[in-house]
Amino acid sequence: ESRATPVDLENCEREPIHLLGAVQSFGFLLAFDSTQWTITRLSHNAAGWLGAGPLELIGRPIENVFTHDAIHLIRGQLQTAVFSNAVARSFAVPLLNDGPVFDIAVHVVDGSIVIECEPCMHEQGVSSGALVRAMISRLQQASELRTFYRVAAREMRGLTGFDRVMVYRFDHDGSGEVIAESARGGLESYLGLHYPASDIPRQARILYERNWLRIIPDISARPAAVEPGLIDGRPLDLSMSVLRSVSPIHIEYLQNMGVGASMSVSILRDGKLWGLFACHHYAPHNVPFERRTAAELFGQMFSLLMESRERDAESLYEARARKLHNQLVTVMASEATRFDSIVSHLDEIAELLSCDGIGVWTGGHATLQGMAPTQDQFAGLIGHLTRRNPGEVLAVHEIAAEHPPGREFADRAAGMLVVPLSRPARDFLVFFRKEVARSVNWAGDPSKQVSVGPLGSRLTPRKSFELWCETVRGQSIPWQPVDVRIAEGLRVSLLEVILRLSAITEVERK
Ligand code: BLA
Repeated sequence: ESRATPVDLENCEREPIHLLGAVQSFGFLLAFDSTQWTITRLSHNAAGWLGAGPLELIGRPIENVFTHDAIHLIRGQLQTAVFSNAVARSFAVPLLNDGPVFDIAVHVVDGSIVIECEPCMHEQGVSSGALVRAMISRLQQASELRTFYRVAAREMRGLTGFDRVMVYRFDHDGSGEVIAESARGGLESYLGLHYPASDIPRQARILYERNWLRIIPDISARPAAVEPGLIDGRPLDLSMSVLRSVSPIHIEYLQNMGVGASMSVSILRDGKLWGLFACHHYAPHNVPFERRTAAELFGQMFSLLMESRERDAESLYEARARKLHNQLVTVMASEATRFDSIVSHLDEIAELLSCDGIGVWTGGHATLQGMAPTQDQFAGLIGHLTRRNPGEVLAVHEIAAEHPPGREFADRAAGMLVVPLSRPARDFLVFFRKEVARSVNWAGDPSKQVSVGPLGSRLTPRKSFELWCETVRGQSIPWQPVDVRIAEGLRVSLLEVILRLSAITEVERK
């Protein structure tokens, strides 16, 4: 199927990027049958290193190509590879009887042992442990989350020498945002820009969850085919390969950006891809395997630290809300009128959550503040909410999707967090958030024209950004579970206050 349908901009989510049948030529690949230890496949460029062509090498036992010591090492590594279901690696291995030493990566897939070798770029006195340790200690000095991300980008750039390192964070829908950046002077900034999900399609995101580091040292190098391409009709699965060749679409994207080399390191949260360190160089740029391994380790440690920092930030947000909430409830409980109390404390209520506006509807009256619909638009929205009759807090990041007239005020209020104040729902408190695309500005230089490849300008950051703006038109930043929890707590308290106040009113009336 992959061969029959050429990849274009419409179907690229289906491009089987792990089955492209080729590797990047900065190293070579051999696959062995795991019972016989004979060569079953090899990348075309292996011939140059091994001094024999593919036709001669297929079927040969491993003793014919590698040194005794190397084979011993590889057998040991295989244990690691099999039991931890990972890629084992060794540096500066004397693989061949004469010739250079290699850094090697070993993994197992579908009954094949895959060995990838790249010439070792010797670095004196580099210890990845010491490097990462120093990086982490500088990272931990960052007090604020923003600084934490920025320091991480800077550290990653220091380690790898790329011209630009970005921290790219995915949103709920697979689109993403550059949330931190460290770049050589004179480069335009991508900080704050968003890109649609299609720029890093789903199958690539899934792959990056399993394989933490991806490098493309020279985007214009010709890939080396793995031969034979098919065995029993099946190509070699290169998901865990270090050298896996690159989708032509992505190459064109990088070319259009003027990038010569690229690397990405995964950032995971709770086992899911949370983001990437995305690194660019404006010329070919390779990073020794051992240093890449340090980059990967840094990515893993960063992931853990980030997870706990984000959790802390979230608890802080919630604790602050709880404190404000308690103060509010105490004050309101001492006041005598039923809903006026909510109206007079609207400012404080709006402080509980990150929102851009707020509205309250009680007994047929509206009060609105900040970025919010007009009175009439709000009345229409309340009509919709009354029919919908939510029993609990309702989080919506695109009002117009369920209430089409919402399109008219999407520029002010695109998302809402609805707190019903009575049952059945007649009275409401509504938090609003503005349209997300409104909070972003393109920082790039529009006059800077890079020549574009055959698929046209779609594959440029500017067009990507525009596309993202279109896809999120009318949407706000989504409400997080923590926002819903805060609002739910507020609902329960307000209902209590309201009930108590109405009880007092009842008593007074008697
Ligand atoms: C992969 N796309 C990627 C990667 C990044 C981006 C970071 C990871 C691989 C790498 O490190 O180079 C996207 N890079 C960005 C973005 C910025 C950046 C958004 O610097 C912003 C500043 N790409 C497209 C479109 C398609 C596409 C439209 O833009 C398909 C229609 C495909 N991107 C694509 C594919 C991969 C990819 C297939 C996987 C490459 C691979 O690992 O083989």
